[in-house]
Amino acid sequence: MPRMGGETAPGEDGILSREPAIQVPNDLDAYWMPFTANRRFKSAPRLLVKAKGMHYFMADGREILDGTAGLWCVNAGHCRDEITAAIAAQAAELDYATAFQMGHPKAFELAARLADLAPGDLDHVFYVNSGSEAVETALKIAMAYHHARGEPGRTRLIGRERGYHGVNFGGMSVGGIGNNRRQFGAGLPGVDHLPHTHDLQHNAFSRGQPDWGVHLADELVGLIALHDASTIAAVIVEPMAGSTGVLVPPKGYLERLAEICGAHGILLIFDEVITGFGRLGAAFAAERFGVLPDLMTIAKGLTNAAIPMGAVLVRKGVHDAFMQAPEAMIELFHGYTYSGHPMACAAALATLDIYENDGLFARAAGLESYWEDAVHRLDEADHVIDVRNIGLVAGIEFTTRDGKPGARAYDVFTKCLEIGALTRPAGETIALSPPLIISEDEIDRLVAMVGEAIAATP
Ligand code: PXG
Repeated sequence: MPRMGGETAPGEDGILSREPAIQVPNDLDAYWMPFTANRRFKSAPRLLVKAKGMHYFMADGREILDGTAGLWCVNAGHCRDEITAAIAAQAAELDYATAFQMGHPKAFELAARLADLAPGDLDHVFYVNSGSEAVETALKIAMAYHHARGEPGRTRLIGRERGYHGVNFGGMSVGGIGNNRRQFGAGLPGVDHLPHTHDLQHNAFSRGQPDWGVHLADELVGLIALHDASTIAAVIVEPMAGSTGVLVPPKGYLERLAEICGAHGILLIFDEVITGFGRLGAAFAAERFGVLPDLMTIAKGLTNAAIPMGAVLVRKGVHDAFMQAPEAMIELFHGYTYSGHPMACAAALATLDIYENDGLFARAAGLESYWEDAVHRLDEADHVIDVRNIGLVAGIEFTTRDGKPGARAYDVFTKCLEIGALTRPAGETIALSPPLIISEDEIDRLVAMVGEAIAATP
């Protein structure tokens, strides 16, 4: 049984101590870790025990620069006092309120704030607890919308190759990452996929949006011809695909998708679980790209990841289609025990205050060109076949080593951690997405550490 012992950790004051100030477990067996090679992890564990601002602290006391904002989610930096205080106060005042046929004030306050922040008439908010639940909810709202309008035959869903929409059955089915699907059967019926937009022949080493690839949106016309628009409920895409290794939308691509969807009565869903809350230098990717989806899924940065929470933002027209039935009728037979949980709402409200007071979305936009120049210093590094970037995101792609997909990116990730930076391996790509509070100096250090790790990785 794997054991750990004798680790040191930073003390309460953040000062590293050689004494084991934080207890670490010595039995790692029971916990079946998600999206992790469990046996390999447990033979060489990596334990995070503390975080503040731009940094994590490992169980062995080392300080790690967070190059991934946790998992694309801690946009305002770690352990923000305002969020901690809001959660603590809420826990003491109203720990839980049922969301079914009852409400509590902060759920309404937060919904109004989100409707205000969102572009266009994305005016209504349905709460969930994760990105995966946001996706399931958005897909169900899309189908139920057509049902409410008297077109119940519109049930097909179109996703995209290499898309990631969480791990539940709907999101897995519209998702396009083979590894996430192959263990789990056939998935939802009536699902089809657009091609992805990544082609190194045409768009390697792009800065920002690639010039090539808008024509790939027209593949939707072919899918509509195949299935008939009258059978299609929605198209779901990540405006910028994150988990698959950072695929930036070609210029004009999202505009074209929206145009085709609009012309055929098909709802367009943007999965903004990663791109929401400043990641691309605007509140949402929809705003950055100037394309308004009918539904938008959000999670992660909504609470700065301090409490799990997600939501679906819904355009007025879609919402209002449900409000035609008799007033006593439940309009949508859907919801979760923890929808709009008081502590999550408190955390989200405090998070939105920070984003606003610290101007973090504009800060990210202001740092974009510095970030771009910094990450493209890796263009010439060994084995690197692409560096791509947008907002405060970058992907660094490597050649496959010895026919072992992903091995090199994984080794770069572990080497980075040894040197002092947290990065995220995604297939052959290392993804970077730091908290939006990162300084220019920290950008330089992060990129230097990644460069050093690449140089040290065969
Ligand atoms: N949609 C998108 C676009 C996501 O990125 C989800 C939905 C699901 O969210 P939850 O909260 O259910 O995990 C995500 C999640 C990675 C990585 O390696 C990214 C995610 C999850 C796991 C790994 O980049 N994003």
